[in-house]
Amino acid sequence: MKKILALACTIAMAGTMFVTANAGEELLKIGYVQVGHESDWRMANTQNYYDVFTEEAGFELELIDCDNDHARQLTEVRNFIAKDFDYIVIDPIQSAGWDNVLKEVQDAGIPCIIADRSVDASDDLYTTAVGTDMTAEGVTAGQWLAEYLAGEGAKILVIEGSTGSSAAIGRSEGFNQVAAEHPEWEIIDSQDGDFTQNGGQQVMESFIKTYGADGFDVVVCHNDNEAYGAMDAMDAAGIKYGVGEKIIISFDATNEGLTRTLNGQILCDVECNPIQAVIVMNVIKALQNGEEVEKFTLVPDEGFCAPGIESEIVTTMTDEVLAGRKY
Ligand code: GZL
Repeated sequence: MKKILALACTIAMAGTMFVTANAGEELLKIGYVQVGHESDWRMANTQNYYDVFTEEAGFELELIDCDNDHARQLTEVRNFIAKDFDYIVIDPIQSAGWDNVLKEVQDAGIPCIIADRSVDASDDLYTTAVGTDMTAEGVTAGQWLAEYLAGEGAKILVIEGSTGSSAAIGRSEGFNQVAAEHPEWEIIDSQDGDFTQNGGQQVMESFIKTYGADGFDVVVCHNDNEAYGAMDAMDAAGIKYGVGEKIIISFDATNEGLTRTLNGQILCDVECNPIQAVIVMNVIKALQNGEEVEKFTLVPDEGFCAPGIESEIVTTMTDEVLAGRKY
């Protein structure tokens, strides 16, 4: 059922579009099947949806935290179908296993937006997607490392994100593309840290046990929380990291991640922007107005490195860069 989004007025403020619903008009029911609460990135993404999809803006948002459980996501999508939601937004924990339920959403005539992570399904099965380019993020990390090592060899350990997630798949793919151009590098191990600090610590502890303090030079962590866990494990083992020590590369560039980049603990942190709700809202408004929308809307991001490191690939961190960040 298509409702005309109640717009009393649209106020463009500082690049963010706010809409105000007419009093008494029906709200657009938005169902968001969220990955979980595994990381700082995820919490920022969830909060952003609550900040944007408000009743004042004409929406009734139901956001379900599926706690990293793919089966739960499928169940909750089917619940949104049964409750005849106006839009269903899905952030897929894993890329595989979505064809059937996306077909059910489509058959129910409900527009479906894939947000943040991606699905291994034909894009005919959903209305549109919004997200970052995770492969490009991996390439940026690899290119920065090549710039920093300047031809020097390195033994590399990888703490991956959740197995089967497009974020882990893309970042590995991108980094490995660059690594293939550097035979002087050796990726000696790669294990799943599930995007959590605890997961990062456990994997790093096992790496230290297996390879010893002298058995590696670089640790690539697929998100900031895993990097914090890796630091916990290295601290406990008396292993130093930073400029001239072990190299930690991370992803997400959250405020804490960039703080640890600014103080030289993380040498390179590649952003993945969680502030995506306004983009999703604008796509919904366009669809409500009967406009055509692109099949994919890219959320731009960039990389950062520690002070004292010159780079053509990423931005060198300063207090001003950190002060200018929105999350
Ligand atoms: C990436 C996002 C990932 C973050 C992690 O777009 O899906 O999931 O990199 C989060 O921090 O857990």
